Amino acid sequence: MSVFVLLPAFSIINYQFSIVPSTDNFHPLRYTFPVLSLILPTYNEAENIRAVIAEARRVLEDVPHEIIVVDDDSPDGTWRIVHELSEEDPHVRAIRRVGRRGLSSAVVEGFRAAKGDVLAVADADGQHDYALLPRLYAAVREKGGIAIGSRYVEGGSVGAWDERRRLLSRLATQLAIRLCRVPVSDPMSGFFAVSRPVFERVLPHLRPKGFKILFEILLHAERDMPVTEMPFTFGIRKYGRSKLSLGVEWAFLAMLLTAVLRRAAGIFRRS
Ligand SMILES: Nc1nc2c(ncn2[C@@H]2O[C@H](COP(=O)(O)OP(=O)(O)O)[C@@H](O)[C@H]2O)c(=O)[nH]1
Ligand SMILES: [Mg+2]
Repeated sequence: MSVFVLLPAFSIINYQFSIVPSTDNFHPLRYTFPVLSLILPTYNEAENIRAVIAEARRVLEDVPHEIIVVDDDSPDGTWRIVHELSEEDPHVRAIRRVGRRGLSSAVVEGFRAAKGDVLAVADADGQHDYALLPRLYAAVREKGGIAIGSRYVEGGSVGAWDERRRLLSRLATQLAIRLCRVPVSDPMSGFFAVSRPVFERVLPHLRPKGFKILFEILLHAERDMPVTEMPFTFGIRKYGRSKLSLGVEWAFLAMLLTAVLRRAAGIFRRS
C-alpha cells in the first residue's frame, strides 16, 4: 500500500485517538477532543436498558459522548441486548463481567475503560433524570472536579421513598458528610460526573466495595476540588427490583458510624 494511502489514514486515526502511554495498558487509546463517557452499571436491567440508552442518546445529542454498560453477566441477558445495540450504534458498548458482582467496582471498571475526559455514571432503571447529564458535563468541563445530581440540595428530593428508607438515607448522609474532605450535601448520590484527572488521582486509594462509589471518591479528593451540586428528584424504577437490600444499607450505616467515632476519638487524642 502506498504511503499516500497510509499517511492520510494514519492522520485520521490520530485525530480520533491519541496514543497515551498507560501504566497498566488498560486504556491505551483516548479521544483527544472533549468527550463525555457515560457509565451505566447493570444487573438484570433487560426490561429497562433499551429505553434508558435511547433516552441518554437523545439528551446527549449535542454532547460528544460514548455509553458504556458494565453488566455483571446478568441472568436476564442485559449484556446481550447491549451487544446487539452496539452493532448498530458505535456510541454504545458493553463490558460483560463474569464471576464478579458489585455496583462500585463496575463503575470503576467502566471509568477505566472509558475514553472521555469527563466520566459520568447513572442508574439504568429510570430513577435518574438524564436531562441533567448535559449540565453535569458542562459544569465539569467549566470548573473541573465533580458535578453531582443531588437529592438534598434545594429543589431536589428522594421522591417516593418510604419513611424507613428516607430516614436511613438521611442518617447515612449526615454521617458521610462529616467524613468527606469537601463540602457536599449528597455524598452518596449514584448520579454524578467527574473529571478524568480527579478520578486518576484517587484511583489508587479506591476500595470499591458496595454501592457508594461517589463517597469513596470524596473521601480521597483534594480539599480544594470544585464540587457543583444540581437538584433532581429520584424517580420511580421503571421495571424490575432494586438490588440494594436493607441489610446492605444497615451495614453501610454501621460502617459510617464506626468511622465517625474513630475519627472523633483520633481528634480527642490529639487535643
Ligand atoms: N454491574 C452491576 N450493576 C449493579 C449491581 N447492583 C446494582 N447495579 C445497577 O446499579 C444501578 C442502581 O441499582 P439499584 O438496584 O437500582 O439501586 P437503588 O436505585 O438504590 O434501588 C442499577 O442500574 C442496577 O442495575 C451489581 O452488582 N453490578
Ligand atoms: Mg435504582
